[in-house]
Amino acid sequence: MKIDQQQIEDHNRNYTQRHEHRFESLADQLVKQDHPVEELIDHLAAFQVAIPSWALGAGGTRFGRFPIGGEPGNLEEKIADVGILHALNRSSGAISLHIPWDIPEDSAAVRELAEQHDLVFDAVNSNTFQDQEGQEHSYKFGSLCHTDQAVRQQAIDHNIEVIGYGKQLGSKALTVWLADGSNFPGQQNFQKALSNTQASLEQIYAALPADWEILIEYKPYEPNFYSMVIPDWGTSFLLANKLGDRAQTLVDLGHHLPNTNIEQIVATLLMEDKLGGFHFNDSKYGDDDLTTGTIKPYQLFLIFNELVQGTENPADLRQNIAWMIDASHNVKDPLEDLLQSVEAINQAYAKAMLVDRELLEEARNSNDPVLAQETLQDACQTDVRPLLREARIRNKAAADPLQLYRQLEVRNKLVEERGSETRATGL
Ligand code: RM4
Ligand code: MN
Ligand code: MN
Repeated sequence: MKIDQQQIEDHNRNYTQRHEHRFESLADQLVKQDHPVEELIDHLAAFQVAIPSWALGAGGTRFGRFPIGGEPGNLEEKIADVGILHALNRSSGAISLHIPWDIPEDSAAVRELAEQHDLVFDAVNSNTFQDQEGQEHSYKFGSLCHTDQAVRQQAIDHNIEVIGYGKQLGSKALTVWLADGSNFPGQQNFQKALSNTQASLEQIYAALPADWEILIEYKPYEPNFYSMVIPDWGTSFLLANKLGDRAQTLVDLGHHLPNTNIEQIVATLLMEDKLGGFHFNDSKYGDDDLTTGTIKPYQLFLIFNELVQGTENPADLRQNIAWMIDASHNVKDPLEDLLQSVEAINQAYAKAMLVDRELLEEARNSNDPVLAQETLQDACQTDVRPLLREARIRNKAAADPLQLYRQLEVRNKLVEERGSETRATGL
């Protein structure tokens, strides 16, 4: 299943009338407020968020999994799915691979296929949180932190192998998320576990190509429930500093304890030039998999507010940080969920660009919290959807990607093509 340009043009033609007057009235309002509307549209059109290869099938919990039908059965079909998303919104032009869930057998062919869909390969992800068939040593008690040198070596080698796949595909970063930790007090020597991890990461860092980065993720708990070796941004930051300039911290929104001030973390990391990547999702209690922007849209806006404020220009924001969605879809069609996530991210980004920075700084300098709040609210309450639609239409994407996805009955067609029993590798 491939969406052709004609289908998008037909959809957009039917949409024009509804869109035009909404866009014009928003553009008028923004021009009166001195916003450079054309530039805003260009920035929105250029912003790309990668799709993880493991999020295209139904996710499950430990209680069950409900297949959705038409799931991609191999890497080629996963690329086709991301191609569908990108054709619809022109904002999902990258795919992030998880090894060994998605080992490219013929890298040249895989790369060519991605190019046909206008996709590039974003960060590659290693996996030392599961044991694979035929694997010599188990990660039951950790990987890069393990007490046994042989296990650590196996995990290091795996990460270096992942870099190798990434090189073949044109990726420029390795993301490391470790499940390492302990379930019971006393089980693990905190200091040894951390220093083993550092030493292992140093070896991986030494194998990084010169133009690559290593992105270090953190997570406070799960799968280990007493301690995680890299539980928070401070520990990730510490490791990144020890490794060197090409090691950075990756912020996954769902990897925080409830009510953590993530925007402040983002501000500090940006100030230190250590914010390397972002995983988008949302979380209500302790999960890390809900659709971006569904639970705390204001938080998402505040995060983007820091991102916009903390980078010199939008091109830096696009280039210096790896953007990816990292969510699992238990009840929704993953492709619909991903379209919704990209839309929420773009909305937060657009609103953040509308913040009157001078006025905000004035409010701060004169210690006027009321004015500061009003300034943020002014931007945040703006309905930016017409702006996003305009950016899409100019980009030859669908005015309303989700509506067109449903109208074209994409999921039904995928079920017809692939059957209802296929199961995508991933979470
Ligand atoms: C983890 C973490 C990683 C992702 C895995 C699948 O919770 O967020 O980024 O690779 O899940
Ligand atoms: Mn993540
Ligand atoms: Mn996660």
